[in-house]
Amino acid sequence: MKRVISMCAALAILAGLSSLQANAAPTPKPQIEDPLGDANFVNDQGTGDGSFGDFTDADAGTVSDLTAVTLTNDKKNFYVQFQTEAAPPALTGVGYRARFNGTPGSQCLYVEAFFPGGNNDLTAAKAQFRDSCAGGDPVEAQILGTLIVVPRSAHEAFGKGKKLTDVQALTFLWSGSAYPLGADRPVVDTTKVGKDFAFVDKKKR
Ligand SMILES: [Ca+2]
Ligand SMILES: [Ca+2]
Repeated sequence: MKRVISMCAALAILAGLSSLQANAAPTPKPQIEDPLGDANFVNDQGTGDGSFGDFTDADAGTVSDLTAVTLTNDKKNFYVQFQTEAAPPALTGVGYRARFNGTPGSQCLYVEAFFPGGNNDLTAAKAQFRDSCAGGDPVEAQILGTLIVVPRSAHEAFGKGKKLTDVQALTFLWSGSAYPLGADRPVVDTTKVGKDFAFVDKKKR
């Protein structure tokens, strides 16, 4: 009898879980997906435009090995989630960059994260947004692990109904002793151009 009751309890928990899963918001699909095992300083070196393939016959990094980049938004913020083989930081300081709008290899809008390591003076991870075409000061962004939170007020391209194109990402070694100044070379891993991202703004009821 006891066993029947515990089985019923287990079934009830399972039913509850599946109904919770059914009600949960769908997991957003990444705009960019990239092979594992191609963080090798070879692909697209020097341009980072994602056009030169993803060769996996050499692999130097794990923290610098991009696997996916997912973009989402709410009313206030634009979120850039980087996924890599292993979580930063590493012994060597690395940086992540997602780029949008322009032409592949010459995108204008950068969302970047920089992590501490032996080749820089950072004591904590930093993130920023900048417009590399228009110039101007970078806007500091919040960083939570490998999630970058950019206020949508940082640029008109993040406004209501806007779309980001030529979405692409890369990782690089980040050297320097006077952040935000530093060297973002060499490039370790790059991605091909992914899917466009359209900001979703729910209408008020
Ligand atoms: Ca990769
Ligand atoms: Ca790649």
